[in-house]
Parts: sequence; structure tokens; C-alpha cells
Amino acid sequence: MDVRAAVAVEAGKPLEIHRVQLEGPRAGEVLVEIKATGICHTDEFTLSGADPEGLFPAILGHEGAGVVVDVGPGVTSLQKGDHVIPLYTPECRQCEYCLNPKTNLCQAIRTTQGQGLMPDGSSRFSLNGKPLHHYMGTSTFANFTVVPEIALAKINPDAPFDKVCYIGCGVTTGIGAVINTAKAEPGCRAVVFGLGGIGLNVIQGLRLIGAEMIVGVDLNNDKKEWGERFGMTHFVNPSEVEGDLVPYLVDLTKGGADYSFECIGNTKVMRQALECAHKGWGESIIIGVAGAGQEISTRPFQLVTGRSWRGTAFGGARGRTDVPKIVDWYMQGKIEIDPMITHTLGLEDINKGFELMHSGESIRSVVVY
Ligand code: NAD
Ligand code: AHE
Ligand code: ZN
Repeated sequence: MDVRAAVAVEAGKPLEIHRVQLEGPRAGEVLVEIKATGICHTDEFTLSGADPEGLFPAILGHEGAGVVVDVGPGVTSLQKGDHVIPLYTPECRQCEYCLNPKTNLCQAIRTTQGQGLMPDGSSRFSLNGKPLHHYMGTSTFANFTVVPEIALAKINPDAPFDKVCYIGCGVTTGIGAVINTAKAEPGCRAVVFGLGGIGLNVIQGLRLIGAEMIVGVDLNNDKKEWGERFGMTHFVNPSEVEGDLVPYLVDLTKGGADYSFECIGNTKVMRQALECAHKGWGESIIIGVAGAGQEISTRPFQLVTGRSWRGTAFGGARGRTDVPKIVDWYMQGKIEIDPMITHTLGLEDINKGFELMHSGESIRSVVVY
């Protein structure tokens, strides 16, 4: 079938809107009509050329929601008409990783996913007879996509696509980092670096668990109001701090953060996030994704004296199990999404969504098909 897609033709170039060809689902695969997709900083990271796994030409997008249109042979858990969120972290419930409660990183299809291919090693997308790469197993910048059954969460059919698509990455990553990865306790003190689409959801997660102090750090002063809207108690703009940021934050948190979260992808900030964690027990969680060739560093003494450096992908969530629950939390009013979706665009304006991200004007832009 012909579908409408935004194609990443080359690193650093705007996406191009094309009619591309999509083959139907093969065994274990599902054809999904994507109704809406968010634009995450990770899409920008890959489009920029900084992603060592970045492949071109490709159909990016990993924060979608839609409806099952067709299923391939052997698909048992989904049927036509089901509402779904595609998962860039699948949940096969069988691999060594799924069977280990310490991780959410199902590895059943990770190799082919990283190669921009479906699990059988081929692509379903093509343009003028030439294959296009899939992206993160989801490729939601197309109004139809093919996704493995194990990478789809079935959700409440009453949930609005243009809001819950954000649960496909940003919401789950931020809230999950607090609940699943940090397992932060009520009364804790936390510092969140970067108050964008991810950081604000970390803040909302910290509010949810009853953190006592939530410090937000961002270079953009407009983010103060945004952070406060979701539970931030203190705002720090590093460019306005006299002297070093780390001792300032240690002082503000009365000895250091119980938990700190890096939600930018800046390796220098990752170091600051670790070093503002409390001596003896502070944990720093890396969420931001850093470009090819970049490395983190600190004095080992920081770890010797009891700080831990950790990381999280998709907020430690097991998508088929946890995503439907997070959709329900939204439907019950337990978490907020609507105010964070600052811009809704048509596919033809998708590049505007990337510009709004660069200028710091948007929290989340959502493309509605
Ligand atoms: P975003 O662009 O919406 O937000 C980034 C924020 O960081 C902005 O508010 C910006 O002003 C601020 N910022 C930039 N440089 C700063 C600095 N030096 N000090 C303080 N603040 C600074 O991005 P996002 O969509 O929230 O994504 C954030 C990061 O998380 C990206 O690296 C993205 O790739 C990554 N990410 C990771 C996961 C995961 O599973 N680990 C999931 C989603 C996104
Ligand atoms: N391909 C990059 C790493 C990108 C990355 O870490 N992605 C996160 C999700 S970001 C969502 O916005 C992730 O899930 N990582 C685990 C995994 O298996 O990819 C690189 O550096 O190579
Ligand atoms: Zn993302």
C-alpha cells in the first residue's frame, strides 16, 4: 500500500514528505494505522547524525499511538481494531532479559531493530523500489507502519491518540525513571537537569511519589514556570549561579540529592548530576542520550564515597505490561499530559516541530495524521 511518511534522507537535512510503499505484515507482525506521534529529542539526535546507530534513508519516530489494521500469521494477542502504542523496547516475555526482574531491556529483536530492519532481516518500507530503514522498531513518522506483535501495547480504546502517544516515550521515560529505576521514596530530595519533554515528566513522577524537594536545573528561564506547574519546588539557572554549580546544589539540598536525573544528553552535566548526589547514598540516573564518541568522567572517589551512577531506557518500563497502566493513570487523572503538548501539527509541518524544539519554544510537538 502507499502511505504518507516523513523520510530522513540524510543526516542534518530536513525530513521530506513522500508517498512511500509499505508491505503488509509477515508472521508475528502487525499493520498499525498511526493516528498521532510525538517528536522526541532522540529523533532529533538521530537526524542530526550524532547517533552511532543512525541509518539513512529512514522513517524516524518512536512516540506513536494508533489502531491495528491487519495482523500477520501467528499473531494471537492483537486483532483488527485494537488501539495500540508501539514500543521501542519490546516485551517478548521469554528472553533471558524479560525473565530477569532487574531489567526491562528485552533483547528478542534488538539486533535487527538496530539495523533498521524487521526481525526477519528485511524492511517493509520502500521508496521508488529502494528499501527505507525502519527506526527503533516503530517508524511512527508514517501514517501506517508495521511493528512486531511483541512491540505493541494494547491500550484503553477511549484514550485520545493525540495525547497518549506521548506515553510511547516521554511520559513513561520520565515517570518510570523515578518509580522503576530510582525507586525514589516519599520525602526524598531530588535534582532534575533539563526541563524538557523528559525532565518535566521526571518532576511529575517525583510529585507523584511525594518527594520533599524537587530542584529543576535549566539554562532557559522560561522553564521555571513549566517546572513549577508539575511540582518543582526550586529552580536553578546554572548561568546565573555565582561560582560552581555542584557545591551550590549540594548546599541547596542540605548535603546532596538523594536522586539526580540527567535529562539533556550533555556529558558535562552528567558529571555535575553525579557529583551533586549525596555522599554515602545519592544515586544519579542518566536519561539523556549523548552523541557518538562522547564519554563521561568523574573522580572514582565520587563512587568510592557512596554515590551511584546509573542509567535508564524507557524508564525501566516493560511496555506491554506497564504502558496500558500508564494510559489508565492518565484517563483517571492521576498524571497530566495535555499541558505538555504545546503544539499539534500536520505531517507536512513536521520540520516545524524540530525547529520549535531547537528554539526551546515547545515542550512536546505532536503530529496528527
Ligand atoms: P528537550 O529538548 O525537550 O529538553 C532538553 C532541555 O534541556 C531543554 O529544556 C534545554 O533548555 C535544557 N538544557 C540544554 N542544555 C542544558 C544545560 N547545559 N544545562 C541545563 N539545561 C540544559 O529534550 P527531551 O525530549 O526532554 O529529551 C532529553 C534527553 O533525553 C535527550 O538526550 C533524549 O535523547 C533523551 N531521552 C532518553 C530516553 C531514554 O530512554 N533514556 C528517552 C527519551 C529521551
Ligand atoms: N543509538 C544510540 C542510543 C540511543 C538510546 O540510548 N536510546 C534509548 C531510548 S531513547 C528514546 O528517546 C534506548 O532505549 N536505549 C537502549 C537501547 O537498546 O537502544 C547509541 O548511542 O548507539
Ligand atoms: Zn524518545
